[in-house]
Amino acid sequence: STGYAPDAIETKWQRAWDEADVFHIADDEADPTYVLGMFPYTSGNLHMGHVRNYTITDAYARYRRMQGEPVLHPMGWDSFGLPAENAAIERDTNPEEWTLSCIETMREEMQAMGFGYDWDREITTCQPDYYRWNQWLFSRFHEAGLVEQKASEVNWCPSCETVLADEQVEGDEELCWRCDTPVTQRELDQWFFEITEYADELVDDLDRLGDWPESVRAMQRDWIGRQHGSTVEFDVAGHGPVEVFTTRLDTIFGVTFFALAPDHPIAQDLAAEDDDVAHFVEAVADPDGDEPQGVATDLTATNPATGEEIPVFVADFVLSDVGTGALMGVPGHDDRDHRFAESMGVDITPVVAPADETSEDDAASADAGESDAPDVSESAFTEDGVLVNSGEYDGLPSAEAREQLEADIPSAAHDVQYRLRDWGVSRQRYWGTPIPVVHCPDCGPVLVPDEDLPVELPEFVQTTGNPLDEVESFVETTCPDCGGEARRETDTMDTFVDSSWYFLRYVSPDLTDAPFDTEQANDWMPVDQYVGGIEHAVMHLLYSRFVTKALSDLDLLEHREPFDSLVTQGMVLLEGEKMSKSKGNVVSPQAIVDEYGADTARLFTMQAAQPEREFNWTDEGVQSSYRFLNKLYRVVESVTETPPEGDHDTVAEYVERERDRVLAIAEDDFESLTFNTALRETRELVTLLERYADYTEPHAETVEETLSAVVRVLAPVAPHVAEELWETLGYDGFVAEAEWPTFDGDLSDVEIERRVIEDTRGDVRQIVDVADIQDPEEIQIVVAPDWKYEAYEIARTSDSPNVIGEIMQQDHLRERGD
Ligand code: ANZ
Ligand code: ZN
Repeated sequence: STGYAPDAIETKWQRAWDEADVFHIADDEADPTYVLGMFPYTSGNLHMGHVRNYTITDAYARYRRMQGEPVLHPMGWDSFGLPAENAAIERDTNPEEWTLSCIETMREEMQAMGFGYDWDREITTCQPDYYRWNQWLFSRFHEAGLVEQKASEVNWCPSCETVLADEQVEGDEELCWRCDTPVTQRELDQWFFEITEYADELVDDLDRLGDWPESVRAMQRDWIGRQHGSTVEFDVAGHGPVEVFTTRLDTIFGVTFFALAPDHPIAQDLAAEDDDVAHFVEAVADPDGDEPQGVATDLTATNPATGEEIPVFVADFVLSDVGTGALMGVPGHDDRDHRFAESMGVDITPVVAPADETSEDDAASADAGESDAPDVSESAFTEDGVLVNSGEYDGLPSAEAREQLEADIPSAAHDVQYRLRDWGVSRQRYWGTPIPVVHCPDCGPVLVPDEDLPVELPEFVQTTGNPLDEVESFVETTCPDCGGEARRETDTMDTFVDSSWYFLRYVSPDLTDAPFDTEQANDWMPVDQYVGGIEHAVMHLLYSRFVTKALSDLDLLEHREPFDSLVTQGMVLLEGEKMSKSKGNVVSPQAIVDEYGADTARLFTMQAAQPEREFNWTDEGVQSSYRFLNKLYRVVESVTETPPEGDHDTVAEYVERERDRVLAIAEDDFESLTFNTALRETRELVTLLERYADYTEPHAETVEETLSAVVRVLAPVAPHVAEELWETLGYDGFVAEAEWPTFDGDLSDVEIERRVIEDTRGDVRQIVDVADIQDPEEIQIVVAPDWKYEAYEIARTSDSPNVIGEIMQQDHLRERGD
């Protein structure tokens, strides 16, 4: 016996899997199960988040393979983006060199973890054979009218010198997601993907997805922010009808002011004549947050419901890119409008009363249908209710009133608004996919023809701005249409473009005439199980859903959703805090692998919690997993060295029933990726087996079959030690390719549901009852030593101490030295 030596075992089996191509999936395989972890950003090394993410997918992929399914489990590198550019500058190298060296390191670390990927399908987004397809897709989207170039105000990070998407601006303080610098605004010509074209489908299909966390669906729904409401026109003196969007047309009788966004055309006109307005419009470039600010104008507007003249303001809380850039102010029923009206001295009129104040009884009494207007002098009443002070509409519930008013007011129409904005894909940086456009003075922007793709990145130069602007050989070109002198677009694409379709490239990674093989993708997609961080709940997952739908409309793909089931894994914490480089509380996966081996790291991560939950990394936890693997190793070694020769007695029967029970639980849990409960049961089973192997006469088949089952259940999670023990037990082939263990189906529900064996009297009783064992010595095997005291207590307090009682009592007396 040599003992458990993870080092040697792990390299041995990694090599063996590799040589036998165990994880390779052939192109002609029909519809394999597609298991995917979100590919890593190539930042340098694997961190614990990666280890957790990829252990979950690897365990699941291995489990499915053992269920006899062909499995597609690929890996690649999300390798463009500003961090690489910054890292390269810091290290005085170039982004390509830096990124490729990160990939080498991370690939080795993944291999050391024993992740079973089909490396023949590896993809690298920063290489021309990948990013040319970003360019090709840009062109297809352009032809389909899904790409637009517009001058627009963009979020600008002065420190990163780059444009940020709305999603990359964090918190109320509006900080850059990468460097926490306050974001400013800039006007630039930008390229956009028109994701808003798909807003409805992106919301509606959320309900049709397979198994997705409700929280992720809710975040996407919220991000898209679909709102039903109405548009209605107010006549602004001297300027004609101006449209507003409202979700509360029922409050129109309470509109006491009208407000314009600072960059609304009328506000801009006014600024030219009115110093106060001009001053406000300029100052507001940096709105100071909470309190609504505004400036009065000389204009009035006419409330279409009441015919009343109301004042017009220019106000900072009216956003130019929301609705129509103008709004009707209802201080009685909107908090912000209320605060604004108070500071501006505008009338506050209640027009909706709380519904329950008008009970049926009251309605039937003297002044039928009349309810009391709420007191809105201090604060707005913001809920739906029943109309008051609204002429012929009094007494109508809000919802009905909205419908009625929409029908009655000539300019009113039903309207749907979205919070979602088009996806700005332009980045003024080097390390990304060049946008395949040439700007010609005569022809305007012209797409680079497909046969000239890829537009390759030139050599890197260091500058403060966009390096591509500095490379003349890149910029100076000829127009594909007229052949005249022209300039190349120097914006590169947002890296979220790279990750919005990478799951399709794995299907046919070497294809040279299309981004992916349509037929194969129709067959292999969608991804059956996707696993990744909750931080990608909106951007990556929404963009991927959009691109999939757009590809489908381009007849390049049949599917309209990319990911069937989704698991978002929780964080790995250290002493309750997120592990992060900046906090300096990082445990390096490689250090754990060096000290305990990959199997221990994998087992601990999977055992600590179910995937969605966060958990604390602890040394005790790691050591306990390590001890467990050692114990299993010892049990296997001892029974193979000294084969047991006992009878198939009641204890053997009990062990077999326990094995079946654990297998029933394991299958159930692995199906739903809740590995932790199954692993806990497996541990208990090994402890039982250890006691049983020490039993004077264990039954050979019982031991062998139970070990064979345990090794197979552990194989997805601790694959190296499982292979080694599989070999030691004398089985042929890889356990990675073995059949998942089956069990006798006639277990009682009680047995299967007894998942967590608590240290209680009831459970000890139950174990003994289920085992139906009378012999004291045998009972000592089935009851774990930890529970002996409980057994003793049962015996002591019982009227007729049973047989466990007797032996436990003896034990107890012995332990006390009596
Ligand atoms: C009148 C009204 C009365 C509104 C009321 C609300 C409550 P939320 O905020 O989700 O309700 N709105 C319209 N255009 C706007 C713009 N360009 N900038 C800022 N706000 C704007 O979104 C819909 C409401 O936002 C609309 O309904 C409008 O105010 C405001 F008791 O109209 B409402
Ligand atoms: Zn031209």
